[in-house]
Amino acid sequence: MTHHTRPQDDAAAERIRWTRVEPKEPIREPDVWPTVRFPEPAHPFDAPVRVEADIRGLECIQGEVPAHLDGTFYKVVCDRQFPKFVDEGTLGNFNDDGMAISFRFHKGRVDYKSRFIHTPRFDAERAAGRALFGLYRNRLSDMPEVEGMPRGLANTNVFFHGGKLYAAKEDSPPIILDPDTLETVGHDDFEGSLTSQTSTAHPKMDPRTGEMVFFGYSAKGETTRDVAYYEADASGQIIHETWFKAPYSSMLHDFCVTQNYVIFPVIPIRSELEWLQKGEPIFQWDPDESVYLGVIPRKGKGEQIRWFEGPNRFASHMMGAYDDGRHIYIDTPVGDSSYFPWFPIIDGRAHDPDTSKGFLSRWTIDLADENRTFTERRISNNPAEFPRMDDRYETLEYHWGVVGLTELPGHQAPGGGFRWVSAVDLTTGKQQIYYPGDHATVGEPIFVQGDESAPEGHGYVFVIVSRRDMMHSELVILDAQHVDREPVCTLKVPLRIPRGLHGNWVTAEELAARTD
Ligand code: V55
Ligand code: FE
Repeated sequence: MTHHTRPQDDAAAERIRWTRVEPKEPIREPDVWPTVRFPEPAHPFDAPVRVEADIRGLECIQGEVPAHLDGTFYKVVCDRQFPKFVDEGTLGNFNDDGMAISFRFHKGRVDYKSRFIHTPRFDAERAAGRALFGLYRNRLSDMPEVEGMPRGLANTNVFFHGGKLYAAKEDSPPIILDPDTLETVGHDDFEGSLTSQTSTAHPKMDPRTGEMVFFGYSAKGETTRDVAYYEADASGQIIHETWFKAPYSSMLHDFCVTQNYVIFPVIPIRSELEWLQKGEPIFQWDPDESVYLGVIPRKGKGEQIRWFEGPNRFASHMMGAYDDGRHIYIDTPVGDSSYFPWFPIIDGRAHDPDTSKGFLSRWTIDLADENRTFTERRISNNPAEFPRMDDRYETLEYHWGVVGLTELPGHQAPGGGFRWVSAVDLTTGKQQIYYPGDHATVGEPIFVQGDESAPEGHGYVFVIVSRRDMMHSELVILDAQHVDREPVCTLKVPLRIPRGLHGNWVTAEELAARTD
């Protein structure tokens, strides 16, 4: 094992801990507002949008909206309030402001809304009329007036639990939003129970118990190896907390929860305090480091963690996972090297788009394996990311998933990005493909159940399509059992929806039980 023992962890944690939600001194309105000018994007579709919209009754340009759909599709996208004062190089949208968007479905009418998320950081910058926070996850590059503030942007996921709508980014506590208005309610530390400085954007809901299982990594401050694992009951109260140290500090972006275990995939997108001190990217790919899957029994103690080691691989998002008592099955797109071109390779090698392709694969852990390894089996040869499942089967054995594809062998699509949606039958390996046409990219496809009693994978796939030639977006609704057929309907959003990450469907019944 090439563990990086880091005796300075706790000292570093103390130094970079956030201490206040407000700026040190109230930020006064400037005498003259700074000029707003953004750098020219490579494609005009990717310029900041900055529109907070309300559209009642979106135009349906194809098909018919299923009138029985009652609920809201929420997503966070990455927009920009102000230009940066630091050079971010080729960094994607990881350091952009979160904007929540919602599509409210009721009796066949669909209303669209978008609102910037008022993180403490967003409000401080709004008061100043300019950016005050510097490089991605590097507080050493911030303006002095915001020293010690949480740097979260709430730009990664939005999810509903315990009657509350949360927007999250993994470097800070979540933000609570009003599910109807999308106004920001506040910065949430679970009434003081969140002892970690961070909280994942990828919690898992246990459909049997209603529990939310989540964690914070770099939990004592950026680059620390500390991880805090929590479970909250169905009402949102934290009922379990335990801590452990990862073998090395890394971007612990997603994890797996089964009925009996939680699994923490430590992937070698490592982080080091000295990189932050030198102004280098916080994350760098280590091509010589192993993958470690840390397994803890559900509601177990950190000291029970067992690490299963595998060769150097890249993975980011987990489609789903389940266990049969002895084995744990994990499905995730796996690549030979990092998917993120903006995080350097530590030996100075250039990013390789070929080896970075991810292919949906199954990792199997045999808990009885004395060698503490795991196996990998490829499920699909189509380069994929953004895996999702029918969330009613989270933690349970499941057979249906959906992904975005960047390539489809044998097919040409001009331009880059995610171009196809693929629904995968994990039992047969059969795939169905949706192609929105040339000049269009797709966001994360999500599953929406038509009704609660529908069998697994029966319902809809919602996907936001960017019509990059026409400078507007669409919400396309596919039949989850037939994504290759003509869409069920297409809702036109007469605006560009900025590129975003994750979203979720919340039923009207769940929304009726809001408690924020
Ligand atoms: C991701 C996105 C982030 C982030 C870390 O893999 C990982 C996606 C939008 O921000 O901070
Ligand atoms: Fe993610």
